[in-house]
Amino acid sequence: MKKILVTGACGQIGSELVIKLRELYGENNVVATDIKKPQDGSEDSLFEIVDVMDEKHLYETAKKHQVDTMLHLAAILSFKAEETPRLAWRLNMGGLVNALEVARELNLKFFTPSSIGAFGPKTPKENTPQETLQRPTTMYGINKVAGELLADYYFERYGVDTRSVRYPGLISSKTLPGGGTTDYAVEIFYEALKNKKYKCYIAEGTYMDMMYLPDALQAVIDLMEADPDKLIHRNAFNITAFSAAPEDFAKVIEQHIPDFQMTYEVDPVRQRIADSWPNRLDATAAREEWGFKYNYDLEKMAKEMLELLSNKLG
Ligand code: NAD
Ligand code: AKB
Repeated sequence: MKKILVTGACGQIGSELVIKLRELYGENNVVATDIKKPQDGSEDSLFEIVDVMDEKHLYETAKKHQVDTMLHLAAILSFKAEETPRLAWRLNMGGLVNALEVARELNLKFFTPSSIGAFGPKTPKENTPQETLQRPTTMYGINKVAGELLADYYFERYGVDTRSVRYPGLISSKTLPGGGTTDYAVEIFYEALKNKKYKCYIAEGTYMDMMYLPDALQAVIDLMEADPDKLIHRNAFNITAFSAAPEDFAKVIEQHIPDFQMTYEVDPVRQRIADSWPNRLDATAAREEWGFKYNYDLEKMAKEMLELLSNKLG
């Protein structure tokens, strides 16, 4: 990667990914685009308003900046997608096909994240294999499976260098998550610091894969820089750092905030989504094919989140 365009750059992943990419590849080599301006006012000459539904504008922006790579993040997440399924279909599929077309026309390397949401209730829940049954029951999951297949199609049919990971729930300190099922794993830290309590919308005993954002960002870079000859798979690799249920987050927070109290008020929509997802992915293919690794387990992530957020919240 030499010059990179990021779509959906102001979201949970993009807002930190752009900073990291600029550190690694140079301030002038990362073009951030979104339909909204950055929250922190960090708008600069290399930020552009681009709606991924406007293929021509996306093409012109990528061409103008002579990028060689596109990291396509613009999407609607699982919970929002259940509320607005037709919009999710239009953006998650329409935006993706536009982005892939631009990558084909300009010969760009291409990354777009898939998700643990690409699996469904009939998928094996423990050590979910890299290749297994994918029959999701959510609009988001349907979009993600179709997206994986579409990205493979652009690789096989047109030779576009497409690569992807199935992200677990991501936990970050800079930007709040954008309407997913795993958002509780971020909200809990804010509420623990502000109010010493959290009412969780996901039931006790519901395990999902999770990862701290710095590990998720490193994974994009490692995958995109990996030797293509070593990649047996492409779209998309299982990756995970730890599997956790809400009470695991509560326990680790109690180590730092002893009077923290967790209660439950289960939201049936998000619970149904969570119940349809795996407990724990098998990330062997990612480790073997491009050296995937993570640095943060639940304890290390929680300690850092609490430190960073207590500084942020004052
Ligand atoms: P987010 O909701 O935080 O950010 C998405 C960004 O896309 C927002 O800034 C939004 O303004 C922008 N956007 C929306 N519509 C757009 C449009 N028409 N044109 C251009 N930009 C538009 O999402 P995120 O968490 O940063 O996720 C990015 C990608 O990673 C998505 O594909 C998501 O499915 C995937 N993913 C995220 C997680 C997670 O836990 N965050 C886990 C698995 C996969
Ligand atoms: C969501 O909950 O929708 C995302 C995801 C795991 O894809 N965080």
